Amino acid sequence: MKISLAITAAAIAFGYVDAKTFLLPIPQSVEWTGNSASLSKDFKITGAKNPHVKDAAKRYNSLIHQEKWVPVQVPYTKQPALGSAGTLKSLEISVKDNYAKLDIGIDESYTLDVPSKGGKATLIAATWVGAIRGLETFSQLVESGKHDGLIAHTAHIIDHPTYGHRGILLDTARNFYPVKDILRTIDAMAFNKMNVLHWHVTDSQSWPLYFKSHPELSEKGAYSSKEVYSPKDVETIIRYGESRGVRLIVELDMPAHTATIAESHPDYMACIGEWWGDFAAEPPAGQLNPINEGAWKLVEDLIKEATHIFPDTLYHAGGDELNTACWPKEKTIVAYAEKHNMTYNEIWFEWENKLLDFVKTQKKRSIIWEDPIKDGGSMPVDTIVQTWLAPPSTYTAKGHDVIVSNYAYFYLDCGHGGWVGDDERYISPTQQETPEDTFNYGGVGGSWCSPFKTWQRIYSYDMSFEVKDSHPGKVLGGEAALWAEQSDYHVVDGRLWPRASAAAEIYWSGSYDNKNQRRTVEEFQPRFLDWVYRLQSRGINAEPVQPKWCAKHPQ
Ligand code: CP6
Repeated sequence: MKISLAITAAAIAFGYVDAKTFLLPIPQSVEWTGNSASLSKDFKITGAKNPHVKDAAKRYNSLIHQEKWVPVQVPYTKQPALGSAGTLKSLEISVKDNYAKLDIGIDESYTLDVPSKGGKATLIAATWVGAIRGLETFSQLVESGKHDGLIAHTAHIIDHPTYGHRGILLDTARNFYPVKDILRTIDAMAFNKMNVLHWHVTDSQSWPLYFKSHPELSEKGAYSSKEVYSPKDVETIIRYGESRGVRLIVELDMPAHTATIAESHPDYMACIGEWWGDFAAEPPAGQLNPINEGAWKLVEDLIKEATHIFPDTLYHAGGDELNTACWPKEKTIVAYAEKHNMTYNEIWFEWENKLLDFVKTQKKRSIIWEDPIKDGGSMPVDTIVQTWLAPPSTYTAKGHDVIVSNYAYFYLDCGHGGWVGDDERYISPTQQETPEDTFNYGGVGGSWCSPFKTWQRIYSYDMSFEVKDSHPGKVLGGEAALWAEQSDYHVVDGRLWPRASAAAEIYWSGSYDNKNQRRTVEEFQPRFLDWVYRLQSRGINAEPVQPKWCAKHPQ
């Protein structure tokens, strides 16, 4: 008795106020009815009509039945007796709209009722995607009992996402990711209720995407003929995502981050062969020449084909990190600037506007990186701005909708130390670290990757920071980014998970709870710690965040 009181007191002190909240992301409203039901041996999921929901029902049924996971971080002492609500025989799904288009703004809301007397659970969803989200939640209520069989915690849950755009950016240009690793990443995203894979498919270092209109790009620009995504691969990824409610948004980054095009079309480019340090963010230098007609024709062909292949209504037009320092060396650009009395930045903004207009002719809405607007350009107000530097309010105030991916919170790509060079700092044989070094930059050994983005740091980002209701634009959501200079398929799971789950929760649940209180890492922690084991048991190689001893001896 004394011991359990002490445990309860400790639990409250450490923030474990609700023993059963091992759901992630946390639903908008959960009412625990204080029971757990045994899952009947012939437990069934019924009522699925849409083929994707049917598939999801099958998937979740087998996931539940292979469940080996027992919540460890959440203290057993606070849980109801196993199976005290009797037996749960079925989960009945009912969907209002089975054929809604999978798109930004699709209604993902659902209500899940697992009754405290057992019997039949119900899942009511606005659309087929809402049903898939609700099935995920149901699977998280199920755990492997201490004895034989499975139990489901009883609860009444009303849920919907705070943000409609909840993404992972995957860069397959710096290093190649085989299709199976991309599919596994989509699985993990769906477990976390994320719904957008932003495919940063090309960049200066390689061009792995096959284009029918321009096969020479991947022939010359891929790392090898095996490191190319064929039309069939792309179809596989799109379909796999679709059946999990995960949209694929393709980005062809331009006019910078395109040096690989020089391998097949050197005449379309500016700054190729130059020393990268003066003309590009990273080697090799080379960007599309903004006034070259052949380059523009290529751009049109690529956008036509990409917007045709990828069904999503959003298209990512790139636009980041242009370096105009080499333009004075390009006679054609200098002549154009003189003739039209334009600055280099004005030429860049004009080019971006032409690009955005062209995307509209393909019946798509564009996302662009914030850079040209941050540097003073103005773009059509319906252009979605993806941030990595400035706060979202900078653009919502101007009328743009925003996707947040602040590099200091959501860039998860950093490895265990990059290259020795300009930005990298390291301790030379004669150097002694000063206290200021330690304080300012994570120590002398710090780098552009410092500080490491811990899950606590990610979770503490305020998604609505300084965004006002009066702003004409709104925050659509966020993305956690896996740039790939220091990552590839060997490390993708651990680099993303479980940290991206911290992002997934604030994207789905918001930075504030339904009482308008800021969410806290203390409340998140026990759910997060348990989630790691659950992801691992589902085949995702999430990194450990504690010794297992802590799981066996919860605070
Ligand atoms: N590649 C591209 C990158 C980055 C960006 N665009 C990047 C910049 C700074 C950091 C990390 C990544 N590697 N195409 C910026 C949007 Cl810290």
